[in-house]
Amino acid sequence: MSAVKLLAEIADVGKDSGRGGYSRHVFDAAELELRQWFIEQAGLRGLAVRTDRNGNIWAWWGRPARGAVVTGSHLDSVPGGGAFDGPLGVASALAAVDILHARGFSPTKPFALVVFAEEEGGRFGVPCLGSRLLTGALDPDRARGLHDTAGITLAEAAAKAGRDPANFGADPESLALIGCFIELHVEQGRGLIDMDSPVATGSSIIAHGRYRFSFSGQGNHAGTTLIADRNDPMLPAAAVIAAARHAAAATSDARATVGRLVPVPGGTNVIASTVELWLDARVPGNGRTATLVEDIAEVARTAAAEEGCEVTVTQESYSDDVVFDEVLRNRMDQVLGGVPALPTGAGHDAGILAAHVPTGMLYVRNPTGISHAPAEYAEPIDVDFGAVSLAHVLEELAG
Ligand code: HGY
Ligand code: MN
Ligand code: MN
Repeated sequence: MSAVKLLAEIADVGKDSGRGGYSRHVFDAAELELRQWFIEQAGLRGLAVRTDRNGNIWAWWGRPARGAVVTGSHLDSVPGGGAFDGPLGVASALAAVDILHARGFSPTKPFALVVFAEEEGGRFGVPCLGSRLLTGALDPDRARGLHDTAGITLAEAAAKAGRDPANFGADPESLALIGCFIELHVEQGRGLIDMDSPVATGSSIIAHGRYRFSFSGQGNHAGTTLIADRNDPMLPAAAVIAAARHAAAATSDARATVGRLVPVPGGTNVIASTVELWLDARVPGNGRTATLVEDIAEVARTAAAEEGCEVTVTQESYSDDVVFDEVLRNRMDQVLGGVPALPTGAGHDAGILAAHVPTGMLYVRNPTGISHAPAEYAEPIDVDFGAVSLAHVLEELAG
């Protein structure tokens, strides 16, 4: 079945009528439905499916063994996200298995598909949750205590989904089985449009981190509290939003975003008592993200002091620059007949695995260049071309 048709099968799962696009978050109803869909699709292809201790789903073509060629991506989304970020890599992996089956190919190496849990961190706030737990990059106790906006912990959500949270943690046995990992992903930018190419390999991922700024002031009445008497945490929060843009604009190739801000209690006629906001900061060059964030944190502290408020800044996640395996990328490039190599500012599970096993990425053209929004897109002809390209690469690696 083509990747286009496979994506069409899940096109109605997790549609977000309020925010547009899709909201599919780990262990919520939509994501559980997608998990079930993947498990059924893998079963239809004779793959042996098991979910690991961290909620990542593995589908083996033959017996699990070391040195496996592994391909896959994620099924979860950002809130109000697009249809392709994650699912394109999963659907293309299934379609590539069909292509290889049709060619009468059978792998001479162990071979598996994988779906990583909570790549976006859309529910519990830590991106690449499943691959970080797998590789030991995230402490399982911290993971179990992560909570969503409703105050439900990951441990509770996992237990409700039938997963035992006590099992979360580094999984060296599963990691040791991976010989190399290839992730196909929709491009999250305009590179392939400008280069007029349907696919590209991935060269690198820039460093990126997430930081929580918590401001506290004095909740009060919007109508009876004079300006001079206010300690309004919204003011230093506003200063941080502006400072993030100014600092990033003044730093080469930097990006800084505040996309999420929560005032408490959040009443129209109420001066907030606390405001939390999250900063997404990304600067190539290890250490430069921390410098940018410190500059922004300094603005936060100054603005908070001026308003008689308090502020704490907490790093919630961080990944250094990633450079994908050169030998693997060259093999991919040869098989694909010479395609562009793209750096990216988007994080991926492949970026987490790259510290442990040879890892490569295969990007598929996105004519809008937009991602993490409903406008994210890939033309059917490019989706099919991507799946065929992935099949070529997998045949080369596992043949
Ligand atoms: O945020 C990212 O870069 C990725 O899409 N999780
Ligand atoms: Mn994403
Ligand atoms: Mn993604």
